[in-house]
Amino acid sequence: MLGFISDLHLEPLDNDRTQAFYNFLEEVSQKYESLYILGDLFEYWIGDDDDSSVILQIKQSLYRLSQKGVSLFFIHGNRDFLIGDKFASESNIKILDDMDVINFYGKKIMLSHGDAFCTDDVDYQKFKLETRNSSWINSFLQKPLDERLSIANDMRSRSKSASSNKPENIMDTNSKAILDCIKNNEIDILIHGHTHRPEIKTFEDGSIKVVLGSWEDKGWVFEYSPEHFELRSFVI
Ligand SMILES: [Mn+2]
Repeated sequence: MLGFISDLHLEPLDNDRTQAFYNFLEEVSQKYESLYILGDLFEYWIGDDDDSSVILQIKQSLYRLSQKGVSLFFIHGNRDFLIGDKFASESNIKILDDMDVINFYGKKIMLSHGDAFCTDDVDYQKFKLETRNSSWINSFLQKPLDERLSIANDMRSRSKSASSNKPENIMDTNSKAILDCIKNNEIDILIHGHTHRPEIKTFEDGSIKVVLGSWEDKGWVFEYSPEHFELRSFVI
């Protein structure tokens, strides 16, 4: 069985969500052969050199899980798009591209964070483009850690106030973008997060869209095997 999670929005704090994540990881090796984290594992990421003790503990927990035989995969979210090779090797997690396709028992499963499908949010897509080029990234990563932290906090509060002024439907995925992508790539199942609107939707042609939930008062995982699939939530 495969497990898919996203949008945990962990902060470098020992809080209920961090604890829920550790508890979840304890069960993973008994249930899943692979765990896919589809972005926004962290609320923000200022660079792989962030040596907060909680981040160290999270990396060690993932590494230990991989030593139990679980394959770990990660797709960048909009909050943690700066996660790099150092984090990946210390956690023994493999970074995949957004919209990567895996084959599992004859099914084509596409994995995405989901923000790329929010094509109606023009301001957001513009901002994304501005911050995802190597010159922005390099100049950010060269700044001292405390400066990066204050920039990240500033970006978080600006994103919060921007989101509160936008109509709800603008921040959802565009249905045509989703359907075109499924059709053009002959996808059986598309799994994404980001919108915090958990659901399983079956389309006319039998293809399925799974939207993962964000971990707030509940945690969410999508479980998939050829015999059974379920979008499961549990109390945090
Ligand atoms: Mn997101």
